[in-house]
Amino acid sequence: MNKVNLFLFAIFFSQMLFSSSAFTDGNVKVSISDAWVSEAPTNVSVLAGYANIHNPSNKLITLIAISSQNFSKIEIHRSVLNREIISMEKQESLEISAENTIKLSPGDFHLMLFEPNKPLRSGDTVTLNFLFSDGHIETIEAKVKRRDTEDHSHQNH
Ligand SMILES: [Cu+2]
Repeated sequence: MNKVNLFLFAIFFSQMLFSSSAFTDGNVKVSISDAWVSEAPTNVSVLAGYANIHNPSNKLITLIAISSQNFSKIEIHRSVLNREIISMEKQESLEISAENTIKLSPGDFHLMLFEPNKPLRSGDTVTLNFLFSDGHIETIEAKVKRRDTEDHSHQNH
């Protein structure tokens, strides 16, 4: 292949990639906002994360996994109050119904982020990849913040 043909092939190939990714995106665009991770002392190896996940489409969409280069593992949890004891239940997935928003927040659904690969301080950012059931991946930046010390309900994530 000469240089011109190689160049044309590269253009053709990149257009093919572009149109196929536009196709898999479909019309379901989930928006994730206000993502943050709570700052923790350096000896704590599990951090909690929060965000708002909005599904503007007319179809239910399911969050099936979250990954990050900053953590060894990320799980979806829900804090539940049972006989005055707060415990956390791991969720295999999280459904966001049509035109609905799920708020991951202290005392409710949240992310558990395991074993940060470096100490995270207030003001740092981490990159989180949210994988949805339609194959769509939403990559966002989450800010590391100190918890609001006024609010004691945050103690158990
Ligand atoms: Cu948890």
